[in-house]
Order: sequence, then structure tokens, then C-alpha cells
Amino acid sequence: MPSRAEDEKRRAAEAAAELVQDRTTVGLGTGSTVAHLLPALAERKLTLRCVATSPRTETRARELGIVVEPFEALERLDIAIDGADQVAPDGWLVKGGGGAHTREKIVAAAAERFVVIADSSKPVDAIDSPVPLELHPFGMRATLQALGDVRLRDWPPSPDGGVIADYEGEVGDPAALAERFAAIPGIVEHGLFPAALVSDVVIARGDEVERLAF
Ligand code: A5P
Repeated sequence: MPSRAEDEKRRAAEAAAELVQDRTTVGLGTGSTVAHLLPALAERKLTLRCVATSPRTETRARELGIVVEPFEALERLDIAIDGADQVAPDGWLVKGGGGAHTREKIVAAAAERFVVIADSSKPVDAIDSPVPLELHPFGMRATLQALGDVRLRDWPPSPDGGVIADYEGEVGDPAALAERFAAIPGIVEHGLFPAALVSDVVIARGDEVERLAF
């Protein structure tokens, strides 16, 4: 029997799949919540052009008959749907638990509408660490020194060759921390997603699905 969290992920994902319109371009996120989105989308049998944020998502989507194109082929996306590790009340997110946040942020930023899907464990009062990071391997010791409180994940590199790590220090104001990260050149991308990127958050709590518009 699926756990309550799995059930909530499925409910949120199914509600988001209903937001996708026929003959549109769609960004597919990564993670265990998106794993429920893919069959729900495939079942709708729409004509879509999709891009995937990870090889995992790409493989699974293709298995389900969803057309996935390289992102080099599309300029803009009508909609992107993805999970999150933390969702703050003001719409800021932490993403990258699956290490795919660089591609996820590129896809979210290219989408007219970015929809976040989440189970009830994801809303938080305030964004906290860990914040996932993708680091450039060149000069990594210098980058780690500049970052301070960071732990490297014992993971293979990202599909783009980046080293996946987690910032474990103080977060405070996420906008200020995002600026600090942006000023460290060895950080390829960080997992703080500003509220300005987010259009909708679909959260399942038990049988209820709540949709917040930003
Ligand atoms: C992948 O890199 C992440 O950003 C995921 O979207 C995030 O970690 C949420 O994952 P789950 O849906 O598995 O909780």
C-alpha cells in the first residue's frame, strides 16, 4: 500500500497534469513527485513537445510514450512542472534534492508558467539549509573555501559534469544568500528558487489538493 506521502505526491501530480493543454511545450522536472506526473500526463494522450530536466526523467517519459526533445531545439516553454524540497509561504523554494537543480532552474526560467507540485511535508515556515549546490570541478577547493559550511555529496557528477554538494550554513534571508552564491564564480547553480519564478504551487494534504497562485 502506498504511503501517505506517495499518495499525496500522486494527487498533486495528477492535479498539475490537468493544467497542461494540448499542443504545448512542457518542461518536465525530476524526482519522486514528478515520477507520478509522467504517467498522469501520458494518460491524457495530448500532443506535446517536452524537455526533460534529467536523464532519469527523459528515459521514463520516453518509456511512457511522451515525446522528449533536446532543449537546444526550443526557445520557450508554455509550462514546466516540478517538485521541491522546501516551499516557503512567500513562494521561495529549495530544490536540488535530486541534484538536478541547474537544469531545473533553466527550464523553470524558460517557462511561461512554472508549477510546483508537493506533498504536505514540503511547506516550511522559512527556508533552511541544506541548500543543494552544483559546483564547477575547476578550482573546487577555492570554491569550497569561499562557501564555508558545505558538504560534498558522495554522488557521481551531474549530467553536465558538475559536483553536487549541500550548503549547510545559516540561510536567513534567501534573497541575500542567493546573491552571495551568485557572487562565487565556482558555483554553477544553487537550489534557491525565487518566488518570482513560481506561478502555482499545488500541495496535497491527505485527500485535499490546494492550489496557491503566485
Ligand atoms: C531534483 O533535483 C529536485 O529538485 C526535486 O524536484 C526535489 O528534490 C523534490 O524531489 P521529490 O519530488 O523526490 O521530493
